[in-house]
Amino acid sequence: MSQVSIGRRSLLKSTALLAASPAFAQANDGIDWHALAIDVRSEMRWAWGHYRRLAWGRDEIMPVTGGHSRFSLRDHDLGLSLIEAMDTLWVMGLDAEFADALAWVKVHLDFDVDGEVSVFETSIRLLGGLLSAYHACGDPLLLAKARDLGDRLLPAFATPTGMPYRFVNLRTGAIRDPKTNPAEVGTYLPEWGTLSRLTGDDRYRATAKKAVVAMYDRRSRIGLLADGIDATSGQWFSRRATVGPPSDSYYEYLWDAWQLLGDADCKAMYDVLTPAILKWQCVQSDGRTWFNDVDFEEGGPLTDEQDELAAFYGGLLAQGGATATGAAYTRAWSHVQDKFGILPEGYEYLGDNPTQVANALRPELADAAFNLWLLDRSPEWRMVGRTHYLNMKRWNRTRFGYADIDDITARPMRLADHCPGYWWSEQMKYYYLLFSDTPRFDYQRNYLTTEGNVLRGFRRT
Ligand code: IFL
Repeated sequence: MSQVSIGRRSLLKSTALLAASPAFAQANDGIDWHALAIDVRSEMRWAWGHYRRLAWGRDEIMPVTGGHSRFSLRDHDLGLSLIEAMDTLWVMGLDAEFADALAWVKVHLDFDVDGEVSVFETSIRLLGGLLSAYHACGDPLLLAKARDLGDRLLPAFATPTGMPYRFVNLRTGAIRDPKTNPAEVGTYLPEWGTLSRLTGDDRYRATAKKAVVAMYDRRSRIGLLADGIDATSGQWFSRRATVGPPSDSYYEYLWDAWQLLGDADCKAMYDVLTPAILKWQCVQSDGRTWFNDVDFEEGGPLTDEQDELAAFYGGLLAQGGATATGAAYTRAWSHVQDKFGILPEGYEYLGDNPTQVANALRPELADAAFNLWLLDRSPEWRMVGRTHYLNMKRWNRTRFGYADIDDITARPMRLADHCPGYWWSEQMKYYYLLFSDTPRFDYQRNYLTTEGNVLRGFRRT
């Protein structure tokens, strides 16, 4: 299974390994990457200290006022940020902080709550977070909690098509809202396949796989997926094909299921859908590469507006073999970063202008830069990640941590009193892995989920 042994964020050549050493990098571009990695770690510890003091066990800290907010459930916190942070703390060697978080999980985390959660968000953030923490330390309690959560999410998939309802009650299993989309149908296999592998119960993997195939089977004649589907009838209710939300991670997880689980069906599906996307959605404008939203049956363009969340896609394309296009698309987003400092949530390439001026502390460009760097070790991607980090430090840092931005065009940028859970799992980890060359991570054979959770590649030293 040589393909499987090559990790999703890897494929390194031996010569590239040399380029990865801090000494080489420093000599090559004059940046002290090691010092930058230490800085990232110290920012993580600083922000964690505020979370520990002001919002311990809560879902999210409010970094401007020091309050806290909920994410998953209306009336109950599930320690979202804590769980999302765990494998980042571990890989950074913040072992006391990791142990503290683990102790909280052991004593306080209980999914037996009479409340409704998003199946998709709960899976990528909490189930994925518990599995990556388990990968880091091997404590069986973490796997038991992940399994309990998986069992509580499973009822959502009991539809005629196998595609899940969007919401499920954690205690009763009551389900709600079959009007769903590709990401919420098909972003499960790496976590659920891992759960099956670790527990010996294949139901999780098989359930996730059935949903992915049900979506794929409904592709249009020209090979595109729309972004709205009814999970009970299997009928589309939208005509828009997009690589942004709410379709983005469906494509990501086809490739990932191949990389992590060796699922050849998923690779075959990826290899059918990606050429169609490249043919119908990829455009050149002013020397830059973008992806239009198009009609999924006719292929006609709908808009030149780009969603920031699609910025991850350059890394995925490169992983899947479309290296030049993936690099070009990431450069296009890097241009937007250079122009505005922080990416706007919406951007139209024809006018080179934001269409939405907020930014919810997003990791996607750092994600793409990290993936591209793992593939070719070009200093260009490290520099994109560095700019992303330094700009975040400049604009998003506030009294009790890092915050979303309401308006990236205001000076100073206007902050929102919110730090999303994914900040703890994603960009802080991407930066650190990109800059540190840590021995706790296998840079050749690894796998990170859409939420940045490491399911393969930790080295317990
Ligand atoms: O939850 C995050 C994850 O990367 C994802 N979508 C959006 C979030 C970050 O912007 O899949």
